[in-house]
Amino acid sequence: MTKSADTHCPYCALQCAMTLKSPAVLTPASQPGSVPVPAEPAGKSPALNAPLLAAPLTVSGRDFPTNRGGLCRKGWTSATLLNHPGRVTEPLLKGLDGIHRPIGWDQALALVTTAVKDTRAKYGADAVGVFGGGGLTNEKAYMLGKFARLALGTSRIDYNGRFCMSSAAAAGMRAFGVDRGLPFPLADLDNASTIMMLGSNVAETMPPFVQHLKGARDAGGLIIVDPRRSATAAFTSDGGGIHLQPQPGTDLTLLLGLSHVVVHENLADTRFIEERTSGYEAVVRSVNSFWPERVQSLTGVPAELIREAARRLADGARKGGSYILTGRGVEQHVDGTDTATAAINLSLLLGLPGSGRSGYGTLTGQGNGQGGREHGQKADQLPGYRKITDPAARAHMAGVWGVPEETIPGPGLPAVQLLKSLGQPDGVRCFLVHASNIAVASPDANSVIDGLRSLDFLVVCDFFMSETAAEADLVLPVLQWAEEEGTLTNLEGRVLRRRRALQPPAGARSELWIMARLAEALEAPSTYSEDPETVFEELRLASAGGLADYSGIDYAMLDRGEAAYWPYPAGSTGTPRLFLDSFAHAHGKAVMTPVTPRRRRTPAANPDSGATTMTLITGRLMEHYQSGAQTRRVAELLATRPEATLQIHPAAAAGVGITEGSFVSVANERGEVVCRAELSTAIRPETVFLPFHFPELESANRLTEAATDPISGMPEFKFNKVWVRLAANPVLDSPRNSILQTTEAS
Ligand SMILES: Nc1nc2c(c(=O)[nH]1)N[C@H]1C(S)=C(S)[C@@H](COP(=O)(O)OP(=O)(O)OC[C@H]3O[C@@H](n4cnc5c(=O)[nH]c(N)nc54)[C@H](O)[C@@H]3O)O[C@H]1N2
Ligand SMILES: Nc1nc2c(c(=O)[nH]1)N[C@H]1C(S)=C(S)[C@@H](COP(=O)(O)OP(=O)(O)OC[C@H]3O[C@@H](n4cnc5c(=O)[nH]c(N)nc54)[C@H](O)[C@@H]3O)O[C@H]1N2
Ligand SMILES: [Mo]
Repeated sequence: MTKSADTHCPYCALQCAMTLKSPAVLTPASQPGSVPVPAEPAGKSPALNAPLLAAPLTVSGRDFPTNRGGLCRKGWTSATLLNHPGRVTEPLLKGLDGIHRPIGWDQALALVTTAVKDTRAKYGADAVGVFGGGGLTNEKAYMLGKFARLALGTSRIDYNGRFCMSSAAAAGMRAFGVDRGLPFPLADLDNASTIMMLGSNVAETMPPFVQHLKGARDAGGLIIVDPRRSATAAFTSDGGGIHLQPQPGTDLTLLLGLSHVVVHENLADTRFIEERTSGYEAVVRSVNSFWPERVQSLTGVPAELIREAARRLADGARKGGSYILTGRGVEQHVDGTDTATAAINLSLLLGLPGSGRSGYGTLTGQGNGQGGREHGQKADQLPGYRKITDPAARAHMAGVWGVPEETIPGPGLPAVQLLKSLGQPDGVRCFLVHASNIAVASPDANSVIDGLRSLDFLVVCDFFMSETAAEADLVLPVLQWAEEEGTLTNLEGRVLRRRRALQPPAGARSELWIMARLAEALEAPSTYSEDPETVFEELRLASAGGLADYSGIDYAMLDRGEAAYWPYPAGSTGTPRLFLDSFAHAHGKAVMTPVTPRRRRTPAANPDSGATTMTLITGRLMEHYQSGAQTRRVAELLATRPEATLQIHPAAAAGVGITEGSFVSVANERGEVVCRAELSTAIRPETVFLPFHFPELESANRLTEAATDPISGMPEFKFNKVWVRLAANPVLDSPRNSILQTTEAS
């Protein structure tokens, strides 16, 4: 008898709905080869007691407003990792010989407890650090923040969302007083006449999203801004859309040029500006010197295309609607917050936000990238998107947690600074990592790996031996998505249920269980439930009255498939569309902040006469997810994209003797990547592109700089200088492949 479970994809923030099916259904006790794990207590939600499926599972798409039954290749193949032979299924302790060997859970937890206590005694509680992730469920993200601050007593917690959503979040807070990536349901885009996307390649990063672009595309209103003719930019050819191809890092200037046209061609919505915004005059002054011909000379985008794009945005606002959307391409820069602010200013000049049929939004990336930035795993944050420095927020949380307010530490360090402090005299000495592969995904990864190696004790919770786990003194095996209950908040601010469909391997434990046991051993104040629904009930109380208010949401309504968009205060019906009546600032208006381009740092001189200096941008391929820790283990995806390649324009390649498939060296003062070249006219001639999904000699982050945006702490992932030449010693066997073959062959 085939059994099935409705759930959502484990990867990106689109959270495509899917159904898992298995030929057999098993009660937990009857599953072969497994002993019962410490059971999550039977919850109030009926789904918690549903029978479990057995691997291998098949995946099918399910109808849902974001994906309408569609899935991408990563989604289709996601279930193959559930019973992957390379899975970590027991706690692993690294010996003096550097080899990880299995130990029992009691010993593992005792080791963590001792390391935490010793570190605190020697160096103080802030020498214990925690790194979280936007892939964690709301329950785990919430508990991780609480666990760090109350059980470990440290302020030093931050997470990988700092690398992802921090610039757009800071800009949204500044302009609107709240940060919900899309302040409207995704399906609203379907009716738009014009959609401008800057630095986002959804055709590869969120393939089912593309159906929402169809209306604007057919109307000739799709405008894509990308230094590469990406798969998404290529759609502009079909319906007469526009591809603007600026030099990397010049989007802020381009946006000022677009705003200049709006102001000087009288395309602005003056009534909206008067009634619903503040700061207009200063913004007009700030764009005055950015006339289109000047912007052309600074960005490389033809002045006529700048005018045409601005006119189509204004025209769309009068017809079916206009949307401006930003992605990581414009946000992951040292001026990312100001660039997102410039995009918001443009949208406000046109009267888009809060109009009900037009708007501005940013495309949240990770599965729970939205919820993960609301519940307290950020260095400066308490649950409900509250500020940790706000006395009222502290008093509220002290009440919910039942602790004196002084027990809650102050703000910690944002991710890049936290990672720079690893092993330093006043820095973190004992580090706990949950749901991030920082050895591959962080800027200046060579320095981060050195930092990890200089720690007194590194604990990594993961279900695979990621490159970061490989550095750990202790690896704790945790549950995968289909093995645990929880909630996630998708890119629309809609809260969804993830369901347990499968019994986990006997030796793996839920992170809530791990935190509960450690809190007990550390004699922590307050309570730490291992039951996700109980934790969600606490999160509801914690978030009540905050910006991201979940107090009216419960598991039962999510199980019924009700659409729950936050803010959802108890007694309300939630908020699919924000800003219809007012913005979230106390005065109710949107705030326009003038921004101007800053001069960029001068890179080190090229020491290599055989190499040419180029601008490196990094990003994603359809087949791999993030650091690749998961998708490099899916045979079908690895076979399609087995290695990193450098995308380079044939004209630039010819100058240094590079041909299709040649091994090239891409280097700078921080490190070197060696990989094959892929010649393509889709990229600007002064720019090269590397995906960041691969480790070791193919790791793009060995080249990226850990310079950060002064407001958001976002590192510079998309604009780095590199020296490109033919490789002296072609590396024929990729180190990555050898790792997977030796340790994880089935
Ligand atoms: N397949 C796949 N899908 C994913 C992910 C994944 O790793 N793989 N990750 C998920 C996550 S967490 C995220 S955050 C999203 C990210 O989704 P996207 O933002 O779409 O991803 P990126 O490839 O990082 O960047 C998008 C585009 O920005 C362009 N770009 C680079 N520099 C600049 C610039 O200076 N200006 C402009 N205008 N464009 C620039 C790049 O050429 C690239 O095409 O994807 C999510 N979905
Ligand atoms: N050069 C460059 N670097 C980038 C970017 C870029 O565009 N260019 N993009 C940045 C962005 S937007 C992001 S979001 C980051 C992401 O980069 P990472 O933070 O490395 O994200 P993942 O590769 O998804 O790593 C998640 C790890 O946690 C594990 N995992 C998954 N779910 C869970 C869970 O529930 N619990 C635990 N304990 N582990 C889990 C996975 O197996 C994997 O090892 O990379 C950033 N780095
Ligand atoms: Mo991301």
